[in-house]
Amino acid sequence: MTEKTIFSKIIDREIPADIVYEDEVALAFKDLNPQAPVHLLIIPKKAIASANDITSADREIIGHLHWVAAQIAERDGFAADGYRTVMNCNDNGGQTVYHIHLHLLAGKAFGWPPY
Ligand code: D5M
Repeated sequence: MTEKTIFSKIIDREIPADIVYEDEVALAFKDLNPQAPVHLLIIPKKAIASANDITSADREIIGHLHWVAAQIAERDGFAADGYRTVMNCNDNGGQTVYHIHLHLLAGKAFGWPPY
């Protein structure tokens, strides 16, 4: 068995996190190293290592992560102002935790391009 990632440990409540949303498919919690006034991570409960590992069977899960982002934005009052969602993949994408996660960033205007 491959070693559990830190995010699987958060799902299993083996390590603490500031959880802001949970349903049968996904969990959302505050990023430990926030890059914006609002910085949440939305993760599937299914352990998928990276965007490269998404299969056709996972399509509903991936759509669900975006749906959760929109629900949180509406609930927390920043839907109208707007927000950014990002999924980093592998080294060039800046991925550090190999359990896919959607960054949900809000509370400021972001620049583009992202460097
Ligand atoms: O993003 C990985 C993100 O995960 C990064 O912004 C820090 C965050 N992180 C790492 N460990 C934790 C814990 N324990 N709680 C909350 N947030 C955490 P990436 O896209 O892989 O670079």
